Amino acid sequence: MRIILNVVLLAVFFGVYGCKDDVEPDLTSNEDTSGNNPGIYINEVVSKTAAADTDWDWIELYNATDADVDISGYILYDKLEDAFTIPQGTVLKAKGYVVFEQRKPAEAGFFVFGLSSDADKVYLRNNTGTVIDNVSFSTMSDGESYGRLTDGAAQFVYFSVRSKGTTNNGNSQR
Ligand SMILES: [Ca+2]
Repeated sequence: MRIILNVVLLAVFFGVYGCKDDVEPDLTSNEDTSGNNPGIYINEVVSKTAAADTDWDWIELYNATDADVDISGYILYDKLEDAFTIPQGTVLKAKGYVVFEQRKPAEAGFFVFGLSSDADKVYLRNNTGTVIDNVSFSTMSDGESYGRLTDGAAQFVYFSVRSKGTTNNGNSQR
């Protein structure tokens, strides 16, 4: 009995702490420094700033590759304790987009953490727990978004027009 308990405790320990050895993202840069990114990017993020804003906070992912990628089990979060696991059966089409939105209180298929409009960071881990992308942004104004220009590129800008689930390319900047 004691052996079983020890095994369980060991499993819990590694379950909680076992993923801490991953390459930590460089928070001073929006460029992927992990070297792990297979072409799946955090492409655009929105932090709702005004009560009148009909959007919830959302995060758009983009598949820059020429193949469909199953992103089931990938994880999005700002703080790890609020991590959102992308549902089973989620396939991101080649050169395609998928958007995940916030809901409070929590609802299945939505993330519950909020993105701060003052400054925040978002991380993306793959289904083995490796950080493959991260985005940090500062103050976002009403109606704006923060994203890559062009889709999947290293450069980020603040957009005055959001493009939820569609290309960032050619959209107006702040
Ligand atoms: Ca977009």
